[in-house]
Amino acid sequence: METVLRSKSREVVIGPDQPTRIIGERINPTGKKLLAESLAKKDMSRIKRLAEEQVAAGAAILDVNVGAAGVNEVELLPMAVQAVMEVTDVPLCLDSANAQALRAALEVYEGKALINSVNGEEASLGRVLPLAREFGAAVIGLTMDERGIPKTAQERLEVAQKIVERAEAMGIPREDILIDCLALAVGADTTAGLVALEAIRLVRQALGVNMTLGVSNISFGLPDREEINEVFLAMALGCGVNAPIVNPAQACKTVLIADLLLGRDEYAMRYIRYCRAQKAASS
Ligand code: THG
Repeated sequence: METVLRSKSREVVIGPDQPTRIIGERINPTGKKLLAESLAKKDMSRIKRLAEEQVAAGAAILDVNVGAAGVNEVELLPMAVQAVMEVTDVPLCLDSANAQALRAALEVYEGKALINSVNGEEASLGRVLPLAREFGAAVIGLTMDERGIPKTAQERLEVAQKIVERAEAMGIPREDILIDCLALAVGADTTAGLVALEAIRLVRQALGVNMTLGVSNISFGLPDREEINEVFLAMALGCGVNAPIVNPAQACKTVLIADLLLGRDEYAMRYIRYCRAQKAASS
């Protein structure tokens, strides 16, 4: 089960026998006032810097989200995608709930993109899956539908199943679907972490698909968010997530250690190389 994404010059493979692929989350105006302001002015300099920093920190893929008050996503998402392609050559994850904005971004993107996202709602399936099909893109399926985000892992599996079936019926291969079992703020709902982890295990076992997760959502509203994110990331990787959406600067070492402990780093080569490079850079 391998999901292949492409930029103009690079190919990234997501799969159970591959190292964890980090999807960099930082091109997203949520909680970043300065980024939101520069986006409103169509100033792409901040986005370019965030792209370069995240690739240097170990991101294999970059999420591009421009959703903010006063922003026309149909115009800005393709502009942001162009700006990121000018400074990096990693595949992109096009993050919008607006199908028109997704189409506009897919039209300028060079390669095989990851669409973020479709969900189990009829309106979403009907608008987003045809885009994945038309552009030959991969797509993230969120385990939610008309009824909202299910409270139980079993119900989230059922939504994932529906998305996979509908995609396959349209000729989109299962390999091109990443399921996201949805991390919600654990400060607002005590069971948010547990239900997501259980759903990840169920989906992995029942559907065998590759999986992503917006890990940082888990810590919204709590102190010492980074530490919560790192612990939850390790747990999610242990349950089967193999392409998490995270801040690469914070997550990189956790990911290397998790891959080592999950048997994906022969002779600890990647871990040791990383530690040596860190040591050399700091001396
Ligand atoms: N699933 C999928 N896509 C997603 C999400 C998901 N895209 C958006 C989001 N959730 C994942 N991305 C982020 C990006 C930033 C933060 C959380 C999730 C975040 N930002 C800090 C804040 O808001 O305070 C700012 C931190 C910074 O300066 O970098 O927490 O679940 N498929």
